[in-house]
Amino acid sequence: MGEESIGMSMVTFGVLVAIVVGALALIASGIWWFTPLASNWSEIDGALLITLAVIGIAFVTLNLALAYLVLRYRHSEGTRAQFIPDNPKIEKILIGVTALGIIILLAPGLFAYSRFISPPRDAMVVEVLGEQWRWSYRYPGPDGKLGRATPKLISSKNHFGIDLTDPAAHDDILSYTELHLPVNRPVVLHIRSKDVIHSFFIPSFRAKMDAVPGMVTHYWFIPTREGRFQAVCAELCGIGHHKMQSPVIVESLEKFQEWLAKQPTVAATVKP
Ligand SMILES: [Cu+2]
Repeated sequence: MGEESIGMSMVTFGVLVAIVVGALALIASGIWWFTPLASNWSEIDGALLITLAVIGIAFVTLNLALAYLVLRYRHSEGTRAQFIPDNPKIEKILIGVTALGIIILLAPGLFAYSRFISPPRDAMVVEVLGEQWRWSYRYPGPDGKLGRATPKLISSKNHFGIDLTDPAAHDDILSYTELHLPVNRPVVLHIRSKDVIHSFFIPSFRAKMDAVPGMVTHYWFIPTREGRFQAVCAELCGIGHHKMQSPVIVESLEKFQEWLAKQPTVAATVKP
């Protein structure tokens, strides 16, 4: 009996230590690290790193403590476990440490989030429309304003549900495939959904927000590097969820305007 229990205790100890060492090795290897940042949101990376540090310290401490206790207090013939119903001193310390940990986890994210949803006045507006299973985009035309749109007007000829009685809608420009953006200019995305909840996520920009049917959500960012990136859906939204991707092309203002001029306008393509 005694030998058997030390055997099992050693196995449990070994597994717990291996989990901790394995997790730390995985972090050190960098296999699953962030993609290089391509927007202004280094603050969001900061919040993620703080989260990783706090939960990393808790993970290592708790598992190593557990491994030690399993070995130290393993079964031995003739000893009986002592029952301690409560220990107010230890509970106070645990509540204090946990509360502090949660504050450190939440606070930086809340500050980052409040800035993430407060776009600067000069931000260019682009509408993002999600549906099973693709993304499409609407840009304001020369007037700089997106025309009104409502789910009630959505039809096979009016993909976005644009209200054609709003003069501001006529010059709006549509893209059914790619999101193009000029480099180093603030952009605010107005995000809608036609059917279920999706989530418009551009990992390289650290930007993500749910697309909720019946409402318009938004966030903003500044693309800081030219190149080709990828937008994906980050909300499991049905059988084709994995295909819900779209290229994001960040380019010079001239190239962006050149591309925009070639896209269809509402006036030319949308029928009531
Ligand atoms: Cu989706």
